[in-house]
Amino acid sequence: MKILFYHNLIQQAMQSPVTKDISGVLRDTLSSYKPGSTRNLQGHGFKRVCLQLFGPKGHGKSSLINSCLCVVHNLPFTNDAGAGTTAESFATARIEYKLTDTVYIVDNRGLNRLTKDERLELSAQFRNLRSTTPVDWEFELERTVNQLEDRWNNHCTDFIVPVFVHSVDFGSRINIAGTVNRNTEIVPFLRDAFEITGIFPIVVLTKIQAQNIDKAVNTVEELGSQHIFSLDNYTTTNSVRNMETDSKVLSFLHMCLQEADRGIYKKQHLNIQREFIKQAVEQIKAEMKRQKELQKK
Ligand SMILES: Nc1nc2c(ncn2[C@@H]2O[C@H](COP(=O)(O)OP(=O)(O)OP(=O)(O)O)[C@@H](O)[C@H]2O)c(=O)[nH]1
Ligand SMILES: [Mg+2]
Repeated sequence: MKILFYHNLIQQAMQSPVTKDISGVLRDTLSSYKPGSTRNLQGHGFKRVCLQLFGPKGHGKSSLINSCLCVVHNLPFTNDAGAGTTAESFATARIEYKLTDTVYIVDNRGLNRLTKDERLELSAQFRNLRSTTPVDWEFELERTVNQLEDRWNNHCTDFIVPVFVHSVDFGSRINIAGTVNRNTEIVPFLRDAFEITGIFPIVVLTKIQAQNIDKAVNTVEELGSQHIFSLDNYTTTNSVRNMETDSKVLSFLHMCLQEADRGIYKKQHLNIQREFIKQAVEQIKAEMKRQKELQKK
């Protein structure tokens, strides 16, 4: 019943001219959310939901965080997440931002060359094995081992929701609206996210401006995505809040929580601690394999 309620709210928020009431209700339900609450799930052990952003450099990850922060807290736009203001500035660390007591959104270093090592690093993040520290796309096995204790003590009860952020601006390396060959480069990253978290990444297409986004939407649908949101983030040059963007941001966040609860439902009979160890072992095995490959070179 509750799921239907959320679903209807989101449908209304996405399809109809937005009313202030819907945004208000969406914001309230978000602030009262606890892991599992949209499905009335209890006893699963997850304490926080972390929306783990990933995507190429400069495509709007930090800006999406800024948008979420000002919309959820209902405050004027500020550049809290340090979105790039010059072509040279880009993030190199994972930093988490609090949306509510139980929902966090995690910034990330932008993907660069889509290498095996970037893929391994991202897998570690999806497995909840990374602290909020600088992100290095260069492979280093010790990093995983050194962070295990902290993750075990503090964060093994986080549920990770993967969110793929991509601009519809053309000319990027992973060109969502471009040729099939280039799109296939991102497929292993999306598949890893799904296999590890149980959730196919939710996609946010940014920098839509006046562009026709149909082609980009079709492409991500073909890659297997079912939940796609398109918006122009709030930025320093587009900082005035409006109902349409607010509603898109809230709808996106609600979808993340619904997907989190679907994932929690799938995992609720698992033992979280045992699952954490299993994921850590899988990651370490993959990293040792990579280390051997590198040593042979
Ligand atoms: N027009 C428009 N500009 C955007 C949008 N999102 C981000 N930008 C701009 O794009 C630039 C890069 O945005 P960031 O949010 O820093 O991108 P990022 O993915 O965090 O980049 P890295 O940290 O380098 O990986 C900034 O100048 C933003 O103002 C959007 O939806 N529309
Ligand atoms: Mg950034």
